[in-house]
Amino acid sequence: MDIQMQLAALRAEAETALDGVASAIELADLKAKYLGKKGPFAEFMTQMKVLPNEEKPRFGALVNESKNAVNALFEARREAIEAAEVAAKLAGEAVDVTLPGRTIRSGARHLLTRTVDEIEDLFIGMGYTVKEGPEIEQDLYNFEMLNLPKAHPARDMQDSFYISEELLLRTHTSPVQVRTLLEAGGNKPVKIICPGKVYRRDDDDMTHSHQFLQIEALVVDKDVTLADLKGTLLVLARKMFGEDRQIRLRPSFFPFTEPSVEVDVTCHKCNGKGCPMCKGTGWIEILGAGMVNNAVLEATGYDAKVYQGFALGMGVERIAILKHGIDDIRHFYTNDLRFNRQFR
Ligand code: 2NM
Repeated sequence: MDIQMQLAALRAEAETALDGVASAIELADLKAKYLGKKGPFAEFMTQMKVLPNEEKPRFGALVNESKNAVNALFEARREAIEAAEVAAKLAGEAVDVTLPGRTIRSGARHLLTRTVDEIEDLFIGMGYTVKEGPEIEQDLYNFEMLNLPKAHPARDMQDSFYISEELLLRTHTSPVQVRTLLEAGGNKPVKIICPGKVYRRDDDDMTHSHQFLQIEALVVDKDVTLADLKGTLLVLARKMFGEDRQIRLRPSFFPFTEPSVEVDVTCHKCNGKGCPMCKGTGWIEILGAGMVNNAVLEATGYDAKVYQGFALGMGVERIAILKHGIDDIRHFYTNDLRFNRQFR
């Protein structure tokens, strides 16, 4: 058969074979078969060696031309396969930019934690140190040294969880203050706040919890007066309930303070005009306070003729309930997320 026809047949055969090729690997195998060292074109070059010299240039040119054409077919096929592979990869990685984003859920501090932090920040800003102590306390620190001897009727005011004759769950954070005064040794000023859990034997209801949070503040120094207490109370009331608030002090009684006062703040809902929040009075009771009783100062080693002190104590839940209009103290402990999330 004439060489030109053989080459045309070979080229047609390669073209047909290429049509069925879908991957780069198959393509490489097929290319080796047609254009490799043992392929038909190499074979033609071997045949050329036995031809008469005058026929060699034409024969060689025809074979080369055909080989180049077949090579071009392989190149075209390779490019097509690579383009298809890239297209498939991109399709697989396609991002639908119209989908909504995934929300990242984050936790948040509990309203009680935030209220404690807010009050702590205020007092720290006025030079107080935060002091903590044990929740299981000695009767000595919880009652005795706070001018509440064993037979004192005021102990009935706070029915307590006793663990033994001498140990109980603290009913207030005042024992931390007693401990701090004892440590100070009777000759140093003390300026502390004591936040923490306290316990009282109450039946839980909308306004009572057997466990709650208290913050007490204590300042003991030379020349401390009721005026210092009043100024501190006004700053506290305004920080918690708004800068327009006024306060008033009503006489009261606590064994550990003398004189003792109950502190009212003008209603933040009606600004003192009278509304359901303040039961029409314009005033809301927020905490108790007083000048540290001389008996407490003396029991902890201070000379009451030289040192005076003021103290105040507040229930954290009560403050938060008033500030945020919460209707049941138990919301703080049941951790219904629909409640918690309102105060993020
Ligand atoms: C209150 C009210 C009045 C108080 C007194 C003391 C201490 F330890 F200095 F005697 N600490 N806290 C105190 C005074 C607490 O809570 C309603």
